Amino acid sequence: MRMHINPASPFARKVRIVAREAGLAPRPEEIETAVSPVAPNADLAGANPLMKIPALTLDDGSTLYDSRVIAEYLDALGGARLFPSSGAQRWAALRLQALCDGILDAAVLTRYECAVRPQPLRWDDWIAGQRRKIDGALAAMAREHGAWGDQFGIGQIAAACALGYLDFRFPDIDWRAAHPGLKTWFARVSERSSMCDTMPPA
Ligand code: GSF
Repeated sequence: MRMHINPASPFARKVRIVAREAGLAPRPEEIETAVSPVAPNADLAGANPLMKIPALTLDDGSTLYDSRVIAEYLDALGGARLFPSSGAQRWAALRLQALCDGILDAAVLTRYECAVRPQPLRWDDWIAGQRRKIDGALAAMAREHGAWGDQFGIGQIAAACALGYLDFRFPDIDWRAAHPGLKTWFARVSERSSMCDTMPPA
């Protein structure tokens, strides 16, 4: 299996952590891939017509995307321990993943707005709207994290990737001051080898 990733990509980090937490051996070969919403990548388009990472190419040549599908596939290969199989626990885990992926969607779009879009075309109200989504989702995460205990399933993995990406690209967002409980939780899970191994570049 080959997986298009980038060390800076939070969605790729999620599936890289899943591969490690699921104990896959061997893990998918990681193909470092540059992406930009304004620069087509023909090689990546062969794996994912949306030209987004992560994208996973299986040994039979078929491909899987997006990160949610890849994460569940890799977990199934590893014995299905990171996605609850059914019932209320499954919906709670999937919803938590959706919440945290939503933080990433808003943060990645903001990053493109600030780092890719030419300055005269930037729209401050739109950036502020994305920031409101991030703040609201962080507050929701903070309200529920007390029930997580020692779990590190797909929902918590997505949460760790969201917080890690905010640290990486938006150090001005002081989520630790607003949510000290998340600060403690994130410090603890950041010691896991899957997290250390996938830390975005400095
Ligand atoms: C989002 C992937 C994504 O936006 C998923 O895999 O869960 N819903 C998808 N990936 C970004 C890179 S990142 O910041 O993680 C990407 O590939 N962007 C290129 C583009 O053209 O938007």
